Amino acid sequence: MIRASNPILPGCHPDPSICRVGDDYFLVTSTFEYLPGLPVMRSRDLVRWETIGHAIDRSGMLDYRGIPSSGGLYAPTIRHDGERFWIVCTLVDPTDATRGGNFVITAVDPAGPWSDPIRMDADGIDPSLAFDEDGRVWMHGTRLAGDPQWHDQTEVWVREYSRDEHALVGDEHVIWRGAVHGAVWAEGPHLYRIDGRWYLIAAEGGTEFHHAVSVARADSVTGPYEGTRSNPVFTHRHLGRGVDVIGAGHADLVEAPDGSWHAVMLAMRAADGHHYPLGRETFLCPIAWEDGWPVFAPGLGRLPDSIEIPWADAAAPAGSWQPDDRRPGVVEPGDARWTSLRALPNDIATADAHGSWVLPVRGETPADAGTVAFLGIRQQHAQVDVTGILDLAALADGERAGLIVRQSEQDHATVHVARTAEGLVVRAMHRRGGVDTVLAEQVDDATDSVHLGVRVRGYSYELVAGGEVLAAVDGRELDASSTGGFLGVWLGVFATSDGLPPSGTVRIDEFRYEPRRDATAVPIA
Ligand code: 6LW
Repeated sequence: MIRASNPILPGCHPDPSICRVGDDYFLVTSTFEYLPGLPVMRSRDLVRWETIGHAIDRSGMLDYRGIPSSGGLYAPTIRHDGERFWIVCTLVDPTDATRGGNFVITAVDPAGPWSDPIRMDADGIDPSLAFDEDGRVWMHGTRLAGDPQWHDQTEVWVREYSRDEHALVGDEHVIWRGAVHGAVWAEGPHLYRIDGRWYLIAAEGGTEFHHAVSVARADSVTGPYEGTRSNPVFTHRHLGRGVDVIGAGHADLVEAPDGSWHAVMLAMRAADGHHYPLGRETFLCPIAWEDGWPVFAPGLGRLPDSIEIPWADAAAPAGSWQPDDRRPGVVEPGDARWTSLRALPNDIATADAHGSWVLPVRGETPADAGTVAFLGIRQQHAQVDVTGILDLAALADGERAGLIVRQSEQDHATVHVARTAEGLVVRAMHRRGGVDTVLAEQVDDATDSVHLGVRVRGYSYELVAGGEVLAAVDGRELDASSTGGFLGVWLGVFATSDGLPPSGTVRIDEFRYEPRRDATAVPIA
């Protein structure tokens, strides 16, 4: 029997949405300020996932200029109408509410190309779509309640989408304002037509420790919706801080070909019950239907560590399988994991004839909400060694480049090399809450080819240069529960001229990502 281990998508993969077409499942997650945006992942069995493309993969599809960390693309929904795939999503600019907003894109092939976004006249976030048997399309989403009964109360709206007009038409209906009195942030709504009824699944309590899932149903898509008396039907908050997985919520349901049901949802692995540098990850949860209502994780009441998938192909054991874009070792320029900030990797760097990234230095620093010379991948394992061999021969005076452990503009750690009048200087730095601290600094007598590393063991992030540990940063200071925001940690390469006109380049001769399953996690004391 094949088992799916949770999380099914490790690392920052929040707000998962799933649909099935024939024997294939398709899943998308939020990507915020990183590009390409919205990875489209495919699986035959809910166990083995691979990235087949990204829905936002052309420059100019959306305007990311100036969007700060944890803005950008929130909570996409993916659906199929029998002919085409649809994704609805929100581009959020926390500094300017008039920019961005909700949009629709479609594709015949989920690997792409996806259409240019069509902006919807709809407030709020977390849009979703449902297709009625009569061919009508119903969009829904969440926003702050117009006349709230309590602080941060939100409301779920529904409105028809016209395929002819590519716009929302007709009356809007507010169908849900949270199951529990005083519950904040009824969000991530998804409507489903199941056995002649309409079901609403919504998150509740906010996307952190108090996250929960509620369910309601109605005879008509526009309501009235009646919540089940057992709401919220799923949460980990009642388990307290002593469990390793917290914050379960934001679910989307899917039916397998054999008639069984599952939910995907986000949750966080937090070794100490609080901090989760890997971010909000995607978990799988079995669903049973009892008395016309879904039961999450029947008999268990929490996300299982693993789930039996009876229909998975026994010839391909899950434990040994890694999709091509997730193999441990060297991460080549063509790997689907590479992302950049507010620009596509291919717009800020080029792959040379030897298969190395050549990254031109830019004036922006990692502290700027701009197009930074940055190439990075999600941290997906609690124990991992990342190493970079950088050729700095073409780095100009006053420029610096190296590895970065990135949460945001305000919170990151670097081990980098600066070209100065004294020669190459190696530095370990931690920017915490917008304040830079140099943790270690030494003049490097080495050559232009530098070996830098980040050795992650649980909450310990060691910054390594030339095989020597220069400093360690506490991952509990880099995770979203400390810094705010919605992201997990990214590991990558950056280069900057600190605002001066840039002229140099950096060649990434090698970037390795090696999970260390054998290593013992050593939280910083
Ligand atoms: C997502 C929303 C949420 O849109 O976090 O607070 C947002 N909850 O459901 C970003 O992931």
